[in-house]
Amino acid sequence: MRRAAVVLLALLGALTACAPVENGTAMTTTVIPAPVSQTDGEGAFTLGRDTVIGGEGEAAAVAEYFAQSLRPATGYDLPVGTSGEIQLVIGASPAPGGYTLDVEPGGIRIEADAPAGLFAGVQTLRQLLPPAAFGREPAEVDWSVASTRIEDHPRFEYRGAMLDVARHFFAVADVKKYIDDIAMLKLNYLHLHLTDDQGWRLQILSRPELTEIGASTQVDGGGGGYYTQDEYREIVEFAASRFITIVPEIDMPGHTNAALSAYPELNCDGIAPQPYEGIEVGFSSLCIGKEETYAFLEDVIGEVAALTPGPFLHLGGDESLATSDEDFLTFIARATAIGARSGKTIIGWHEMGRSAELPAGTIGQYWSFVRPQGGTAEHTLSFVEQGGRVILSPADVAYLDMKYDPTTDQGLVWANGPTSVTESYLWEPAEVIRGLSEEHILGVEAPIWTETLRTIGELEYFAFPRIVSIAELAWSAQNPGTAGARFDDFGARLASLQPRLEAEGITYYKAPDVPWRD
Ligand code: TNX
Repeated sequence: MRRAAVVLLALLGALTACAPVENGTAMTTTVIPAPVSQTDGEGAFTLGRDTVIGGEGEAAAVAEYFAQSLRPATGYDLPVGTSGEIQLVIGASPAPGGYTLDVEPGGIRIEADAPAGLFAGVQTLRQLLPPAAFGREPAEVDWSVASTRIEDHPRFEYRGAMLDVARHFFAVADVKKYIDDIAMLKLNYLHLHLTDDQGWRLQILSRPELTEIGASTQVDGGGGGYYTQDEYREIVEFAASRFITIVPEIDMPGHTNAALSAYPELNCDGIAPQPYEGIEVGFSSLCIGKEETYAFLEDVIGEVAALTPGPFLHLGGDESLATSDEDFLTFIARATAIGARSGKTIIGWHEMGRSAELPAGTIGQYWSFVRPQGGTAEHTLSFVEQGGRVILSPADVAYLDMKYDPTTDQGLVWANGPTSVTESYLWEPAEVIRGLSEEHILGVEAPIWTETLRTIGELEYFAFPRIVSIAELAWSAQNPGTAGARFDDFGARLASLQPRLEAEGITYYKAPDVPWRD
């Protein structure tokens, strides 16, 4: 009888409390992306002037990151030692990439089997602290965290953002700020779209004209810019300190006007075109039949691979509308073989899947719509048939440069019109391509293309809050609730993030479909 009552109560609770739902049990959390499970306890831990952050060996750097993130807002010293009231421990994880976080009145403990898991746990803990924790000036607040236990791990191993630094160039400081912005959301890859018709943004020592000529422009003029190899290494290292891996993209054989303008021999007629500052796509192509093209690829890919500690090298392959089908297939086979010889795993936009000669394990990035158009699903499945996996970036929900609504200044509308926050959240990665199973999805990525965006504030305004939707789809377990219930739950947690975005100084759009706090 008593047992029946308990079950009934639990059922009632599950029906009335908010999602996300784990194993049929309702969970209330303010953390975003939603953790796998959270159980609240009694009392609270209060961080004070004398709190020490503990972390030994590989945990020490994460402990130092956490201390650094909190020193400005608390005004406390927060020394890092081998043991402290807040302890980071390398031990076990509930699943790869995950962590457990225990908050009790006597202390806080984060445990994971790797530093990346500890870092994810630290991001959760930052959200459990008062919003002022994200500020840069000392705040007089009670630094308490309510007792709780969180067990958490990511759904997908690749959780990405992409930044187009080719259409408009973004300085190193801007890229670092964007890295900090996405680290908060447990994203772990930043794909840099480094080359396009409007600019070549990475110094290649063996091909100096790429940046001498090819980096001098951007959309609508105003000069361009590029990263020296030292600056690029600085970005890679900064990202690594946030457990984010940089994925460099050198787009080819289309989207190459900047390279073609720098090296005449890459053109079939040997004549370099003028630099380009418009926003058309699909008019340029490397010359497929010339050996100079492949000598160029060897040089570029060799240097980019040497600058890349991460496993991936993105070779583009999208929208090559000025390349014949036969030439495209010839080119992709040769370019990906050169890429694979550099030791990296190749990523290509889904068009690359038209080739049946990809190096084993090549990753496809899908950018058509949530309901696939034309042969795009088939091209994407071709990567799986060749032993690879897939990153999902459906343009109508995951492209952050789309307008939010018809009145948004800037932004584009081509991907099924404007994209609201609701639309960016209410889709399910495993349902986009029929026949693509969960284990073949490497992850999800939110690209931001910059034809109309020039400043970090503009990037943030278009990214936030839609990038939070994509981060949650990438990290959190599939939520079985109705669309309305899922968005209500997500919206409430997004609203909890609002004062934190403001304290951190992240520009965001106050979308009307989100129940903001003010
Ligand atoms: C499509 S999708 C592109 C980019 C544009 C973007 C604008 C894809 C791989 N390529 O060249 O910048 O749309 O939204």
